[in-house]
Parts: sequence; C-alpha cells; structure tokens
Amino acid sequence: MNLVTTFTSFLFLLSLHQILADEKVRYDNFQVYRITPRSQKAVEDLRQLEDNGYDFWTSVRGVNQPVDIMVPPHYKHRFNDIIRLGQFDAEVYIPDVQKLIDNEKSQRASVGLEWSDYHTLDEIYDWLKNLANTNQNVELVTVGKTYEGRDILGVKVSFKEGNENRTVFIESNIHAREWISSAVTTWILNEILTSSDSNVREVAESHDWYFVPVFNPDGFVYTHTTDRMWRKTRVPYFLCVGADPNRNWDFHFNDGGSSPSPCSETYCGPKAFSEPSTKSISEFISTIGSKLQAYIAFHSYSQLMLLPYGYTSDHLENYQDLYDVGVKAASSLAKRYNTKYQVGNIVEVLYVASGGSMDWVKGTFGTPITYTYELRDTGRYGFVLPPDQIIPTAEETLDSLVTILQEFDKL
Ligand code: 0X9
Ligand code: ZN
Ligand code: ZN
Repeated sequence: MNLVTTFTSFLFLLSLHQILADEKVRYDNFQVYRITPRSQKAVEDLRQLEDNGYDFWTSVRGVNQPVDIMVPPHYKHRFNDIIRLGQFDAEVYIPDVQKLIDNEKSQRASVGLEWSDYHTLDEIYDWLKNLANTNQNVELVTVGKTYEGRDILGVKVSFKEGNENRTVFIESNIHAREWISSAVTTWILNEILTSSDSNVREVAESHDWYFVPVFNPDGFVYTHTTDRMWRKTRVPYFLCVGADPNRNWDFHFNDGGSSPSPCSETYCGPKAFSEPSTKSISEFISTIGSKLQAYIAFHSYSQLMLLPYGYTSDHLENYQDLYDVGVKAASSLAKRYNTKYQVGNIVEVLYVASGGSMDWVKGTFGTPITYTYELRDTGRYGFVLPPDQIIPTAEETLDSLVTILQEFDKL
C-alpha cells in the first residue's frame, strides 16, 4: 500500500467513525407482535427464531404462553409467512416502536429528579451525590466499575446502629433498556428518606439499605445515546458486543437458559464474571454478604414476582415462606391501582435462566429474602413504559416491599 491509499483509507475510517458516532438507532415502523404458540411444535419453532434477527422482548415460555417479538419493517413479510405457516395466534401489540420512544422524551427541563420522566446516568449520579452531601443518613458508595471505565454508584442508607444484620440490597437496571427499574429504585430511595407514612418509616428505620439504581451503566448510557433497545453490557466479543449481565454470575453459570453465542441477547459471556461490572459488584456484595437479609432485583416487564432459582424448578431453601409472603405482597401491590402480579419460581412462571445475580446471592450467602420483580406493564408499552406510569409503578412496588419486610419480621 502506498502512502496515498493509506492516507485515503485513513480518511475513510475517520469519516465512517464520524457517521457512526452521531447516528442513533431508529425504530420507525418496527412492530411488536404478540405470538401465542398453540402446540409444542410451535413452541420449538419459536425457539428456533429466537436467535434469528428478531428481538424477543419476552422469551418463549411454552404452549399457550404469549411471546412479544419486535419485527423490523423489512422482515414484516417473511414474518407474516411464519405466522401463516405456523400454529400461532398473532396480533400486533405495538404498531410503531419509534412513536413510543418519541413520546417517552422529557417534555421540560428539570432540576434533580422528580419522576415525571426518565433520566440519564449523569442526572441519576448527580442526584445520588447530592443526597449523600445533604443527608447524614446517606453515604455514597462505589460498588463497582464497568468495562468502559464508569463507576457503578449507589448509596448506603442507615438511620441508626444495630440494623447491620437486617441489610436490604436493591438492584436495578442490570438490563440496560429496562428504564422503569432504576426510576422505581430512585423513587423508593427518596421515600425511604422522606416518607411520613408510619409503615414506610418503621420499615425504613429498622433496616440498613443499599440502593444501586444502575447495575449496567455502559449499557444504560448506550440506551440513551445510541440504541434504546440495548440489553447487554458493552464488552466487545467477536462479531457482537455485550454479554447478558444477568447470565454472567458464578452460580450454576451456563446451566440452562443462557446462550454461548456472543450475538445472542442472553449470551452468558466466555466465563462467569467475565464482565467487569458483574465481577466488581460481586466483590462488593461479598463484603456485606453475611449481613444481607434481603436482596431485591428490579427488571421489566411482565408483572411478576420471581423466586429462586432460575436453573431449577425445585422448591429449595425457604421457597414456601417466599411464596406465601410473595402472595401477600402481590395483594398489597394490587390495592392501589389493581395491578396484578403473578408469584412463583423463575422456571415455573417464566423460563430457565441460569447465572442471574439473585441466584448467586441466594446460593452464595443464603440470603433469606430474595425476589426478582418484573415490573409494569404486561406488553402494551413493554420496555417503553410512559413516564406518567413511573410514580404509580413505584408507589405500588413500595407497598409490596413494605409488606415483604413486615411479614418476614413476623416469621
Ligand atoms: O431473563 C432475565 O434475566 C429476566 N427477565 S428479563 O425479561 N428482564 O430479561 C428474569 C430474571 C430471572 N432471575 C434469575 N434468573 N435470577
Ligand atoms: Zn425529570
Ligand atoms: Zn431484565
């Protein structure tokens, strides 16, 4: 290669980089179909499709269990062929994903968080830092670091000494696109600090708390800057970027319901804790593991309260207590807005999913209270839940959390 061609290809690379740098993925005319397989064969056909260019917003569960699949406009016709040939029921649930994304945008500028819209990582971090600076019960904690070099920030809240062995840990936004989860966490944190409701105060002040709103900051930033529908980390692997951070934990790693292929949305990574974020967070949790009374993880969507484990449907450890309290918590949750949640073991109500954070915590430290929530909704908006649902979702979720902590103290 002579100097001129080297120089021109250098220029070319530069401009390609330039183009990619400011381009944001658009979802114009992407549709979310709700497909219900009516036979075991149809279930298997759908599983085949799962790693074939379609983004499954919910995973295949079984016969008569609906699955939400996002279909790009240029796949529409072949997707309609699939529907026609297979034993499915199909309906278009979201006619244009980009329209929902456009509606999700903030209408006005704001100071701090007010939960009338979703916020960027910087806004969330500024708010956490400000809380720690202005509130003597709040301490800023760095629980980890990401591949791209970001801090993973959270806060510790403690109202008095003696609560150490009743520590509650709240995780959210391990999946980047599940924005409602961090919005709920920051709202609950604010209530724990400021609510005058006597039940909330009692629960707040009789526990120590860790709140980590964004477990996957690199992915979360990417959903704001580039691709609203990103799920995984941003660690590069051959051909594709990112591992599923909720398949990457070192407990029954790659033991069903995760993929060894880097391009899959449920890629478990080349080995357990391959992702700097999960590895560093796990090291932090290990320093407080023996003190944990509760570990709560927030995801979206589907309105479920999930109990360990994700690798087996066996009812292990304190399954019965978790189930009974979970049912009571779901009924507290329903009181305010009549939002219905289903409670049960991950495998039984959802699907096999190994290597998740909650499973690692439960399996490693024997933490008594362990729930993974799939928050609102049931698919009308899916991951793009309108911001006017943030506060109602958070309110009802806190109602259920108060019930969980009160009921476990009675056992
Ligand atoms: O598949 C997941 O990781 C979660 N569902 S989601 O649609 N938000 O991706 C379920 C997590 C179940 N939890 C564990 N396996 N620990
Ligand atoms: Zn705002
Ligand atoms: Zn999730």
